[in-house]
Amino acid sequence: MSPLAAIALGANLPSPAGTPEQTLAAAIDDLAAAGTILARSSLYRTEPVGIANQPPFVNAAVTLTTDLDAEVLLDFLLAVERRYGRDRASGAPNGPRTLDLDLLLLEDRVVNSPRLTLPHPALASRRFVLGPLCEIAPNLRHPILGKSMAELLAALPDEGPNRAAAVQKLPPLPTQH
Ligand code: PH2
Ligand code: MG
Ligand code: MG
Repeated sequence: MSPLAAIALGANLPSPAGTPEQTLAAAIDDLAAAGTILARSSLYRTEPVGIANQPPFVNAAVTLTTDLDAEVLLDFLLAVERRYGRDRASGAPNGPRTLDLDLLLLEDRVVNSPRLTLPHPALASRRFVLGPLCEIAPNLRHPILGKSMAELLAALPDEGPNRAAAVQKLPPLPTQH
């Protein structure tokens, strides 16, 4: 089988596609152009991590199989971000954004290039990433830490924006016709 990629999605500003919920739903459909989608998590409403004074985020996770190399997949994700109005030149790091697509894992690849770090450096420390990812892929292993996503989630402190109550599953969006 082709390599498995795990991707985190996040948004907390309206985009050309609409609300953050609508943006994530549309972007998840767009990810199918990179390979074959295996699973998509629910959408979650999450408290901002980093800069507290910004709108709540909507987060989700997707797994897909892909034959794209890591940096080609990264370029694809950046192009989808731009399609939904993401402006990396003016946005603050950790600040509000119309769409953020983070490559978390690509099979067991370890990459440390100027453009890309794999596994994603913050994967193990963020409930807004591990919560959605564990809904669809709890048994994926972190190739450096040697722990499953479920083990990493269970190890997070129930504190601040990482507390369990700060990451809340949303009801399914009505299907668009
Ligand atoms: N993304 C960030 C910084 N903080 N907080 C939440 N809840 N969700 C995010 O997606 C997020 C964040 C930088 O990428
Ligand atoms: Mg990002
Ligand atoms: Mg991010």
